[in-house]
Amino acid sequence: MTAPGNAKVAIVMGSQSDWETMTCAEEVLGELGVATDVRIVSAHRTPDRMYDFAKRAAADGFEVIIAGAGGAAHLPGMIAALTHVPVLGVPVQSRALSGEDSLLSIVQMPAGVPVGTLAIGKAGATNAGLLAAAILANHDPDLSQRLQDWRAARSAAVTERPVD
Ligand code: RP5
Repeated sequence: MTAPGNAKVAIVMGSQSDWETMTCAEEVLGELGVATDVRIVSAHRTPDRMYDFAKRAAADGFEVIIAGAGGAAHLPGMIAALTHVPVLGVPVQSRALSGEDSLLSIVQMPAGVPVGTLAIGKAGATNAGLLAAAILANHDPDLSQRLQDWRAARSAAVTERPVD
């Protein structure tokens, strides 16, 4: 799971409670043979840790950052403000507002500081992993083939008609 030193994808989240969602990103990247470095980095509770992570992200070799947070979800946007490494934001489904708060906190960035925002919850985390893989695959032909095979297998698994 965590491979500090050689991972090109960082998966960060605001709380341990986000891991149930964010593990979906790590899982699909694992299926594709992409190493990840997984960390808890909170914009609110550990702002210094977030700052240090984001400022070092490019030098540490990360090419994509997946950042998940819920509620007042400032983490993806703050990280995007501190690094030029592309940031994919995953709105974690909150208890109070079912993740609409997370989504709106992440998606509506001012022009100039982009966060690629995914769907709320586990679907968003899985798709963030797939997007990260697709970005890396632009300069990794082996990964590109594995990604195409993964997608072909998903298509092949869809039956023509529903089964009882
Ligand atoms: C956010 O607050 C986290 O990203 C999490 O989604 C939410 C709730 O955190 P916990 O109270 O469960 O630690 O910062």
